[in-house]
Amino acid sequence: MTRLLVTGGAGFIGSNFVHHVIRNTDYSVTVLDALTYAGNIASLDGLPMDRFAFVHGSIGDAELVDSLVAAADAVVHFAAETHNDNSLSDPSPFLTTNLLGTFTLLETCRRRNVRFHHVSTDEVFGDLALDDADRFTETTPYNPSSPYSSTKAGSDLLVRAWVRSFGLDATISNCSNNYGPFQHVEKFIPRQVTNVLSGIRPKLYGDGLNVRDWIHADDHSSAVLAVLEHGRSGETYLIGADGERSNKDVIEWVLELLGHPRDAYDHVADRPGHDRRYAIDPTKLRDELGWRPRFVDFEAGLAATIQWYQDNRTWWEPTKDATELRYAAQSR
Ligand code: NAD
Ligand code: TDX
Repeated sequence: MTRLLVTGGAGFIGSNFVHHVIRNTDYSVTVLDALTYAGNIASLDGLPMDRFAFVHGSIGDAELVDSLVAAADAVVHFAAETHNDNSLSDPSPFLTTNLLGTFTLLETCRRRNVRFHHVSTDEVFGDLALDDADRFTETTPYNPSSPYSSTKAGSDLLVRAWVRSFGLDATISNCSNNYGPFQHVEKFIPRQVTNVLSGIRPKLYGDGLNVRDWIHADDHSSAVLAVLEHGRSGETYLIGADGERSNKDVIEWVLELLGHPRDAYDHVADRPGHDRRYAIDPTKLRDELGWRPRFVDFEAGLAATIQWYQDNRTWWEPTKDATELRYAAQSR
């Protein structure tokens, strides 16, 4: 049996990944998570205790990380500060966790000779024009825009340097925007869904023509597992599912699926430095590893996600008010 150490496993994608691994493999999983405002232990409910353990702690705690890495065959690194708007109000934890935390893990995996998979984002490439015929590929130059994306870019470069300089057995994946269950209500889709469910009007930044390339978190999970099991050491793989949609289209779909008029939302101040468009060319992942997404109908996946938020109010309601207060302080 393979023993995985999953950092950030109480977060959105990390928890989806842990459920995916337990369902689809015979691996055992230990989650290391600091349970920041973004972590929720309830997202890990129902896992079999003979194959799953939770450790509350930080990836910056070198001693703790060493003892956990020593007992693992591979590390899958999701833990990060992840919200662009928060990185604009206070970049500091982004540097600590995304750069120094990743550094701690890299040094430990180097010393212990343990396989490392680094989970990253397409935001490291900056943005595309709406009419650009090209999409991001593994050779697109890095050009991040925000404190969040620049710290993720920096962490990717650390991984590449540890591969080249120290021969670390590592892979990197850069994925597009995820949606699905267990996503924090600060993020675009859950914010709008839970706004409507709370009697608050959805909020669209700027003109809303910005495009994001949506992928279901379970498809991201199967792709990370494919890279972990079959990816070539030292390589980067882009993960995407051909899901480009404008924010305006998504907000209108959310309203329609919840039975409200499609125009029952507010335009609010734009995000400073707001990236216009992300789009992933997943050819390498598909051709080399034979990976395919399961959720190919975005509107059906969105409807199922909305249903999940309707059915799981106790999961998100405790965080809703504080999240909206943070947004109010930013006039968004
Ligand atoms: P999230 O914010 O939902 O979860 C992050 C998790 O990391 C939380 O459980 C938090 O408690 C934990 N964490 C934060 N700091 C920590 C620390 N110092 N030590 C241990 N745990 C800590 O994030 P997410 O959206 O699930 O993203 C997970 C990863 O995937 C991130 O690396 C992110 O950059 C990447 N990613 C996200 C998306 C997306 O659309 N959300 C897309 C591509 C890549
Ligand atoms: O209320 C909102 N209104 C709005 O119009 C919010 C919260 C967002 N938006 C817009 C901004 C973006 O164009 O929606 C889009 C998506 O916003 P976010 O959910 O904040 O995601 P984004 O900034 O695209 O980054 C996400 O995808 C890549 C994740 O948060 C990152 O962690 C990941 O790396």
